[in-house]
Amino acid sequence: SKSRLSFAKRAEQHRNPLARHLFALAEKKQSNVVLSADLTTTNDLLDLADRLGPYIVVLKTHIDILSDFNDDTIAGLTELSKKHDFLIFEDRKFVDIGNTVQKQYKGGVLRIHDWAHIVNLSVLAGPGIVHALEETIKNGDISERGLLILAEMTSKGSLATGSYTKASIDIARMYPETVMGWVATRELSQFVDSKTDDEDFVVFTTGVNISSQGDTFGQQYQTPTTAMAGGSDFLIAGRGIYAAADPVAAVQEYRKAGWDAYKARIE
Ligand code: 6AU
Repeated sequence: SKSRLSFAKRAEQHRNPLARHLFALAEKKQSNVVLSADLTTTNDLLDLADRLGPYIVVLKTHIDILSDFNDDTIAGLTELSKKHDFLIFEDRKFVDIGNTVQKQYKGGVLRIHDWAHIVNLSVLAGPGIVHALEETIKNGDISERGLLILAEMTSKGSLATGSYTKASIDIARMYPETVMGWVATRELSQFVDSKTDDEDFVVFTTGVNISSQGDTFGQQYQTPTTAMAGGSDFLIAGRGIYAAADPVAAVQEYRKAGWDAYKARIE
């Protein structure tokens, strides 16, 4: 595991250009916060991104929950990503056969590959989904694109455990050029054999909230501090930040908690 190395070191060593960029951004902004901006109008989304952009490294979208998605949505997000220097992660959770997913990724009205640096997927249908997304990335002319595999899920009763989680990691390792890491609640070191020293999969942890334990639909939370102690690299937080009375104060609080915990664990 690389969790004891600094992000600066990991930025230097990583083979994936997008992962290098992400680690360098984290060092520069002293933040490992991924804002889950689950708002439902373009105005609200862009307003939040503009106000909180300085404190985050990645803005995570669910582009299909917007009631007024249009070309200005993407133009606005792209402009803010440059203005505040953050990456865009579309939380699409692709799950179908490769042929279908490839069309969902590059085409349709959303044209996700055009604007999202990162997308995530589930390996329920086997490795073909990764092959298909990787093909789109490699054939395209945009260099900074990466994938995250959903190795675990945060909701109560999740079936993404045990051998499924292990299979997710095994599949990630088949595509190290495009799979930059996974979404998991912890480091998963029991599934990652450390023989291979050049590997550095980035751990994104969701279900992060300082003041709540969960919601009525089975979401389960941990704090930034416990997530980082468990081996997470980047903290994904939604309602804990955007639904707070003062989202700017909240994002600063999550940033400080995440960064302090990161500092405390590096060598
Ligand atoms: O902080 P919240 O609970 O308001 O939002 C959590 C965000 C939501 C979920 O769709 C997403 O994280 N998520 C994911 C992701 C990121 O893939 C996986 C998971 O297991 N649980 C989860 O909540 O946008």
